[in-house]
Amino acid sequence: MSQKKPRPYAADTKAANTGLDIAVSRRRFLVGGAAAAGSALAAAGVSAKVDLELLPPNVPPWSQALGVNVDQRPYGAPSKYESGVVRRSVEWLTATRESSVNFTPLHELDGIITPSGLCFERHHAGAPDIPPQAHRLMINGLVAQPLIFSMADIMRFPPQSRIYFLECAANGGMEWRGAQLSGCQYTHGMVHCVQYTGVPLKTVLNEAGLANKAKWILAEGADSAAMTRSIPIDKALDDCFIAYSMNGERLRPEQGYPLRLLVPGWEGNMWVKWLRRIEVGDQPWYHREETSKYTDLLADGRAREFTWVMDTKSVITDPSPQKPLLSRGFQVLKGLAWSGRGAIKGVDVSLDGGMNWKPARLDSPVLTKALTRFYFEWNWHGENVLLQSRAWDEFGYVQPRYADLHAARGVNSIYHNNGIQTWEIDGAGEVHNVRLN
Ligand SMILES: Nc1nc2c(c(=O)[nH]1)N[C@H]1C(S)=C(S)[C@@H](COP(=O)(O)O)O[C@H]1N2
Ligand SMILES: [Mo]
Repeated sequence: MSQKKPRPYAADTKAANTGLDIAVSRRRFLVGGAAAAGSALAAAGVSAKVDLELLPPNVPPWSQALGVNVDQRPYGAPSKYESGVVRRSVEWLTATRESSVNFTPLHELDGIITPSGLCFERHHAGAPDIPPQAHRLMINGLVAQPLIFSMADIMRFPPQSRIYFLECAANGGMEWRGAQLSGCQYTHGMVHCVQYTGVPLKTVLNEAGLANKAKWILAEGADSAAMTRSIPIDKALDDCFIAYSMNGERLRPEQGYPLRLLVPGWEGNMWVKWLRRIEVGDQPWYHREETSKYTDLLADGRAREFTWVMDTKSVITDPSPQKPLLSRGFQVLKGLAWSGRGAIKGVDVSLDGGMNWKPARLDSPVLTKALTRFYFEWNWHGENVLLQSRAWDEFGYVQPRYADLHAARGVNSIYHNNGIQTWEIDGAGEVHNVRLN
């Protein structure tokens, strides 16, 4: 996406339909008793008034009549009481809705797998509608035998399944210069973590036979943006794979149906969706998406190119601006950490803006290049808190403070923001996005 001038988010809350209003009214209800109800509240599935008739020792209506039968939902959907748990967008971010992004509701999720319907979407020209029988994958360039595969051909290869996160290089791009968006859905929600099934790219490339001179591949999408990225051959032969399934079923159209490239740990832009062609070459192609876009402008006017790896990062998802504290006393903080280099080794949590740190508890599984869930137990007595989390990976890379990030890379960039996030909790339990260096 192009860089826009930072604008205060408050002016856009109506248009962007944030979860913030929901969170606030929910808090009022829980603090103020059963009196306050709002439509946003109902949308969040939190009922303000519970009819006492429905509570024990009474027998509620759903216990007295037959429920919905097995033929009514051939394909299931979440409970209507969870209708507030959806992808959301920020209206002013892009000029057109087709070349735009929506955000994963990280604050509402548990575990490490993102449900398919909640995976953020990033398209440069909208999601195309591709009949699988009309889809082809072509391999050409420096190969012994150029090949064209149908989906049926691809599915005859021995499959493998792997769990990986995908993060857009622009995740947090709006936060480079300061705190702006109200909620981890918007500040960190260009990430998802899915179990994919497909075929190692190596298997398919070997079928065509790589020439000795082969040093790079070019991956190209079948959407009208024809997204194209150059990838070094070592990565292509290492852990790249082409997937036709996510979370046990065929890819969703918006995630690249019927075929997408996975480039584990590397920026989301390289994970070409609707993959139609792989060209093998001896040098990079320097396409638009790796020159004009997805390069990082430094303070001195030079730009970093080919910044592929997504560096170690973490975020506290609850509490967060869309998830205020609802009570005092014992709290379980929840968060996510990830590293494009490998596995997360540890996460620390600070309650005082980074002066003191305590270890968080990592939940299993801790997988390489996947989201890792962490928890931290603490007590809140109504004091002001400056919450932070700091992750490091198995190679000793530690998530940086903003002061360090800015010193190294200036403030012009929009890509690869992995700075330590601060949430300020006020006396009422509301949570605010603030910037500490
Ligand atoms: N063909 C194609 N592939 C694409 C894109 C695109 O617009 N077209 N967007 C890229 C970008 S910028 C990102 S961040 C990821 C987003 O993947 P998702 O939509 O599954 O979240 O897909 C990448 N692959
Ligand atoms: Mo992206």
